[in-house]
Amino acid sequence: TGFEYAPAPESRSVVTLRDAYGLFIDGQFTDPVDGGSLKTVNPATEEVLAEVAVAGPADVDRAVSAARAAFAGVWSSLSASERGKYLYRIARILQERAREFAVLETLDNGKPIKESRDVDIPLAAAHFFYYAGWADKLDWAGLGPAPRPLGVAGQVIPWNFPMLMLAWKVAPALACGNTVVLKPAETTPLTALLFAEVCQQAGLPPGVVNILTGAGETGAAVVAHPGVDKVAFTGSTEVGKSIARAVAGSRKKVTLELGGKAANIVFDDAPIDQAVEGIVNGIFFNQGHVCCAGSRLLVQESVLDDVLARLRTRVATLRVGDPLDKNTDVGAINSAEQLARISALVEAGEAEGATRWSPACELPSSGYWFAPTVFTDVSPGHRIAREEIFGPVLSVLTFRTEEEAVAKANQTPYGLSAGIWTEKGSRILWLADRLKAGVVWANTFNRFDPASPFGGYKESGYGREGGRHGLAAYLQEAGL
Ligand code: TXE
Repeated sequence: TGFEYAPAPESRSVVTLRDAYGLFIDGQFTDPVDGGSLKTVNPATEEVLAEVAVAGPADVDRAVSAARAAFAGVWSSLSASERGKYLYRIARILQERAREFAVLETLDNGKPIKESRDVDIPLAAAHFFYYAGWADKLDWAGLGPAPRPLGVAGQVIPWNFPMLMLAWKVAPALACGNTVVLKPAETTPLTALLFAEVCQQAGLPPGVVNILTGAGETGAAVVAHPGVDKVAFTGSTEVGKSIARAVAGSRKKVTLELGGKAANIVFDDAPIDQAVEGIVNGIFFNQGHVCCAGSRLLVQESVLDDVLARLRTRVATLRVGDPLDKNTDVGAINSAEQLARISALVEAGEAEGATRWSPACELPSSGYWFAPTVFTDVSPGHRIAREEIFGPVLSVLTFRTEEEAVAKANQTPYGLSAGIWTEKGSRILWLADRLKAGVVWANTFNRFDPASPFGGYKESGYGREGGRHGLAAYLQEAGL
């Protein structure tokens, strides 16, 4: 073709890494009292990036006390518009430091720099801008007193969109007047710690945001702490259930955003090339580490061969490799554990009789990698059709009628998202009404906006994040 591949590496030097990071409590970085430390690695190289503190019970106590004091004092004494100003300030600093955040996110998570640069960090800033605007409008257009905040929010987030998940949780909590104790995932703590610096830079009063690093035990201690009024969790369905059990009977309000197994449904009248782009984006964006990933492709039988042929051609062009290269489409798998989970489910798919296909692609020799994979001959009963793989693995199923498409799409314990590809508007409305999923995209996929509510049906969790619905999760009375 005459097309030569020219590597375009993003500069790593925009990031200054410390050897060791403490906890962020009451506006200061501090050593843990009773915890140890963990190492966070670059999943693309297995290089240790930094040592990060692990918060133990005494540290959780300190952070919750700081958050309670800030809630009772300085944060509640501010007017709503003053509170909003802090959020605007944070949003602007995120924009100013976007490149640093994007490179750090890519180093710690393994996602392609073009995604952290164009999606994760701009969207995180957009959430702060959006909720900053709500802070002084919670009296619902001057019709009464503003609803009150809940108090201290204990927030536990996953590793797939570390900074974006932080923004989804912290921005509405602060806008509503709550204070926060946030625990990032153990494999991706670095952007949350950089965010702690942003809080200092913005002059946010000490104690309003506290960041506790650590693994599941730290998360469980935050959730169980009696000084926490509200728990917000994004992560696996299994841990979500354990959190619901842990808070049962307490005064804590809970929102859970859990796993998914979304159907991306392609009808025979769909613009096939556009649909193929949506399928590829749906499952290979962020290596498929996406709760709303379109991991089940449902294709109308009459166009199966055409869709598969064009899909294979397109998947073969995906560039897998160095996440810091601006040309990279598919980066590293976030951890050895996640790679093992993906591999086990893929092996189960083969053992159960599905046909596995991947394009020829050379994977780097160190780090955690998995080639884009497409399974055909999949039955709805196969594990790869039922369980969340959370990796770059697509399971293709077929249908003949709209009714069958809806039945198959809903044949899952999850219900986070779905996609529909068709030229027929009436069909979109008919399906959207019947698909049991919190988000339904039509002729697009993985499209996010801070103003849109996001959340699940069934075992994908409860509560909504984003938009004005996302405020309800952080207010005593939600006059929505
Ligand atoms: O998630 P965990 P893992 C799914 C995905 C993936 C699987 C396992 O299928 O393969 O979950 O991933 C903290 N109390 N999703 O093991 O354990 C933990 O430290 C309180 C989908 O990484 O749920 C981290 O901060 N907190 C998902 C966060 O919970 C606890 C995103 C998520 O980790 C805890 C991630 C406990 N008992 C994984 N145990 C999505 N919906 O986007 C762990 N944590």
